[in-house]
Amino acid sequence: MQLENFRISELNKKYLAEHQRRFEFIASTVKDVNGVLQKLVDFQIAIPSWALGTGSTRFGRFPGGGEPRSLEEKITDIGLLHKLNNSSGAISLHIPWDIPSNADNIRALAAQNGLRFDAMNSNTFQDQPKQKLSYKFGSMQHVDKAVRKQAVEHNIEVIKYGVELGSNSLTVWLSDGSSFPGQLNFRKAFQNTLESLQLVYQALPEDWKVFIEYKAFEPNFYSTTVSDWGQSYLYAEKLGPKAYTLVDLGHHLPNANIEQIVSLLLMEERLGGFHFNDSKYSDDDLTVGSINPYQLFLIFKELVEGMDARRMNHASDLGWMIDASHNVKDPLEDLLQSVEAIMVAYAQALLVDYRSLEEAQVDNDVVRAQEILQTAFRADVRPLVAEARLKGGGALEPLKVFRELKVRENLIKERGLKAVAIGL
Ligand code: LRH
Ligand code: MN
Repeated sequence: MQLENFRISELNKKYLAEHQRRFEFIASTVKDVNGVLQKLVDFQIAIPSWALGTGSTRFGRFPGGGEPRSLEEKITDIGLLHKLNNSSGAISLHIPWDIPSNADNIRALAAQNGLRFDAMNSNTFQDQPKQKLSYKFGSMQHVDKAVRKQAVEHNIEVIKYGVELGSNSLTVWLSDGSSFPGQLNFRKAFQNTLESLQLVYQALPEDWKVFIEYKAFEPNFYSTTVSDWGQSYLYAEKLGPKAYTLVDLGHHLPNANIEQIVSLLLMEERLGGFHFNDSKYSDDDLTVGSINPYQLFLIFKELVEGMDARRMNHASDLGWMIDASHNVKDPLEDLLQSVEAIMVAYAQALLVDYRSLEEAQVDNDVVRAQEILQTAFRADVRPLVAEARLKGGGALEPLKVFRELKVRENLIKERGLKAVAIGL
């Protein structure tokens, strides 16, 4: 389904007056509002190729129809999101779910849709049809050297696809671990995994990065071989300067202080990027900011403060990716809400008065410190985010326009109710 810019500006007309009024108010309270707007325009979030269809749990899947049936249709769906919010200018592929049939064609189609390829994701957590050796008892940790070799070769193949598409990073999430005490020798599992990752590391092109994604549990329920930020950091330290940790917000044990983890990994120059989502219990992969928007704001406060302390480029120096699964919402509406939540949290963090916060911290003025943070968190920054979209030719109200244009209905007409996307 094609969406022309003129169509969006037409649909923006009825929201313009209200937007102007609200924008002028917030803009009048912001120091360097043009600087803030430029940062918002530059900030692009990668959409996961595996989250454009309906998600599922072991208890069921309730597809909504019109889902993308190929990588090409996944790219045009993300292109449509990007047309609407001008903040979804990248796609993150998962191999083998999204093997490009013809890399040049896929690259050209992505460029037509204003998209670049962010981190490539390998998959050694499932056995593929023609796969020789099973990953039932792990991949890079496996006691059998041949299984580890198979996993290493798969990751090197993923890098190859990424090079053809213009990506420059690889995300390795290993489901490896154990489900019962005694099943695994933790030291050997770590050393096997490190040895395997070193072989993948050696295959990285000069300008590439590898992101080590940690996760506390699932699908293993006694130990996970890369289970927390400390272990991911240890692997990155032992691998070399191109290795970083990847923070998936849903991969922590309950009540973990994720913003503190982020501030320390950033300080240690080992923070590579994020998989944004939200959760109430475990790896729920819910819409970003739908459960704990204050935590998301506190994470972006640490990011803005930490990146400015190291004079980093907010838009390009870290990997900004969504990793969510949509069991009850329209996948594209869910992604529009997630991108909006991330842009809002970033805008709020840009409004924090960091100089006054530092003064309050030096004075141990705890009350004032909280007031400074919550003044930014409670500011309605949505007109700033909307103005940034407008500057980029996007919609003032992406979700309303998505529904006004009956996008899902049109996709169902085009692809059918039974069309089901490959992915989780
Ligand atoms: C694991 C994970 C990982 C992906 C997968 C789709 O839970 O977060 O990032 O490979 O989800
Ligand atoms: Mn993830």
